[in-house]
Amino acid sequence: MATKSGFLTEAGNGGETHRHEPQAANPANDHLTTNQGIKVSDNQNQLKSGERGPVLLEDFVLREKIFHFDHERIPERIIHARGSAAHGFFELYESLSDITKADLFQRAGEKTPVFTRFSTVAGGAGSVDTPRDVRGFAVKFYTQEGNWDLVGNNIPVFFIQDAIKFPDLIHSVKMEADRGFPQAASAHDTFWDFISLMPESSHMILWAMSDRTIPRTLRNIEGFGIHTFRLVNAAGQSTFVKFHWKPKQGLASTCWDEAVKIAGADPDFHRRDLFEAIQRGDFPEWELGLQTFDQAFADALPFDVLDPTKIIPEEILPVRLVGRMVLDRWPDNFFAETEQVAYCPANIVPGVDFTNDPLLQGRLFSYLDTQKSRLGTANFHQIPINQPKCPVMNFQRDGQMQMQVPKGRANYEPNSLADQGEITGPRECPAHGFTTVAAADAPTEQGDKLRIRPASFADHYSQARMFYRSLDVAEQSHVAFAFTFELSKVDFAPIRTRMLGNLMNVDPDLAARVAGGLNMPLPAANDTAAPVLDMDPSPALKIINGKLDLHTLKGRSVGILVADGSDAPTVEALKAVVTEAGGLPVIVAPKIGGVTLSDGKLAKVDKQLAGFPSVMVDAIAVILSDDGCASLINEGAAVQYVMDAFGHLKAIAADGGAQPLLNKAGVVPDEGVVAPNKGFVAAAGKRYWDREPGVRKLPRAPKD
Ligand code: HDE
Repeated sequence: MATKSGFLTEAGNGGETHRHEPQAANPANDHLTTNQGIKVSDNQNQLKSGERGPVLLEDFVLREKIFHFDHERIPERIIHARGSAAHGFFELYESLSDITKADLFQRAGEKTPVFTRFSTVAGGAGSVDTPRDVRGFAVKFYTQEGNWDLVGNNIPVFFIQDAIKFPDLIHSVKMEADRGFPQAASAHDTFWDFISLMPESSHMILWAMSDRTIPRTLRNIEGFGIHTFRLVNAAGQSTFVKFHWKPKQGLASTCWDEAVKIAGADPDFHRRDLFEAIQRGDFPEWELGLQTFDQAFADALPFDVLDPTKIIPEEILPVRLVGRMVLDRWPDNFFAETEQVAYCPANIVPGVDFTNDPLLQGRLFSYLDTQKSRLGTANFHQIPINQPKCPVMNFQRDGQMQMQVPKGRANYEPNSLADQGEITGPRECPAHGFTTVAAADAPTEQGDKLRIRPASFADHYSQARMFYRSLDVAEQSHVAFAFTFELSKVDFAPIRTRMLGNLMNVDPDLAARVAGGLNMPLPAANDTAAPVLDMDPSPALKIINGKLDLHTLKGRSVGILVADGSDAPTVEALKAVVTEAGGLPVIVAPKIGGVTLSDGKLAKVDKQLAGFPSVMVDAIAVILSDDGCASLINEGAAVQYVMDAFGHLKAIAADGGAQPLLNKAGVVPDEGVVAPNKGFVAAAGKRYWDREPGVRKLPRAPKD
């Protein structure tokens, strides 16, 4: 029987039409309204002419609701569409007034609110979190002198030297134009065609094929401003600067096989991890680092500091840590904040300035332009997440979605309306307003109008070689694997050959590994525009065995696989030691409703085995009775659980009962396979890279 609400009434109510309350309780007794503030009496039914009659066009409640829904989506970002963000603060360690007048860098201990968005580059907003891709690392500082956006990446160099190549780069990596795939993947012909024809991408592509592009979590990435910027002090003196973010959580990456499996198990893995860390109060933290230098230092380098494909190794110019950023609040609303936030490298404050880096200069135009098409109005700065937290006053007026209601007649300047007692509006501020650094530091930064790439940008290989040779041996084989994997997906063989010719310039050993992996002949090296230098390696570039390779369980998770009959004291003790070490124990069992441990009690289960494979955690423990193990030995998810943990080089703690499962999963005892006792904590905070040659065939050097 139909009711007013459209829900069926219980039988036997005598046919009386009564209101069924589908909503949860509403203690505040708030009422639904339309966007015009009219209270809505029925949110379940359209207005009809008769019980079974036609719907009426006059139903403004329906029309407004559907109209608004129809327009919920806005154009997603052309790149960096998939992102996750959080609020937090930046806290300065010591005053930097000697090198910059930027207000946020003046007073030690002062906190500046920030909103930070991490992103992948290539995929759409709905793509997975773990493709091999560069990660965006964009920070909006809401300073007292206006917004400063440090819009960086997790890699300190870029693919191209000149902004005019950017649309080509992005077109090549995105889904191929005719077929619409692959999504969020660089492993296809058009990308490698472009890269193989752009030797200037060599340094970046080495980073892109390294473990940097398959981070374990967003909490485990570094950030870089990439370009050389300037800091300017009150006396107008300018200092060159490169910006770095160093994660307090350390650097950590996944194995490729793991990244692929995470994509299926939890497409939102990075977003969820960031959300959960913040929700449980484990606030991720980065330190802001500066490399500062002057023109004389720049002139002495073997490359151009305006070239965004180059780094200054930390061993040559140390990174000075000047403050920390803590992300401590998840946005209230994903769309309003994470989606609508608009970063722009042109948003700088007095005390920060640009250089003539030709990539940076192109970016200064692009972001403002794209926000107009993405957010639909020139007034996007009025959206709450984009609003500066200091006064904004000018004579810009009107436009779509104007939110402000300026008073008076003064919408121009100069005006003399004050003489008549009217509102006169703001005036320019020569004393504290933004002034651009006056002089170019080098004579080559001015001259004739030219479309030209300077000779100082010609060395495309030396730093790529330095990067590769700085890595740990395990990481080097991952790079060789990544090139092999990606180029194996390139159908057009000449592209592969051309890429091998470029790799010959980077490192013949790397080229040989990749050629071996492809089963292709090794070509001669491609021509180079400048001699390739053998620079000293920079150990700061390593992840594995590097400075930020923290062997810790803090903020990391351990999956404890149990079944009915698992030893209760062992499970409890393991949970306690993992928790004590700052880690997260996660009880995984075949059924979510609970598991009856050896003490006969029903224990809580956090995750169901099939839905929570071991790729989701950083280490595992397997605690099983003989019967429990027998019940799991023919369960694919259980075998895979252990097999993957071993294959992904994670620590495994197991009791005697679990041994048959370990055997079936092919676990070979090594120092990462331990007893489930206190010692597990020390073992669980790291990966066992020495195990890798036994579990997968990576393209090794011929001499290995
Ligand atoms: Fe961007 N980039 N980019 N980019 N970029 C955008 O702006 C662009 C570059 C970076 O979380 C777009 O709002 C050009 C380097 C991040 O919202 C767009 C060039 C670096 C984000 C744009 C570059 C970045 C973007 C797309 C070459 C690291 C995401 C959506 C000249 C230093 C920000 C948007 C967020 C986003 C243009 C190169 C970082 C189209 C033209 C180098 C982190 O304006």
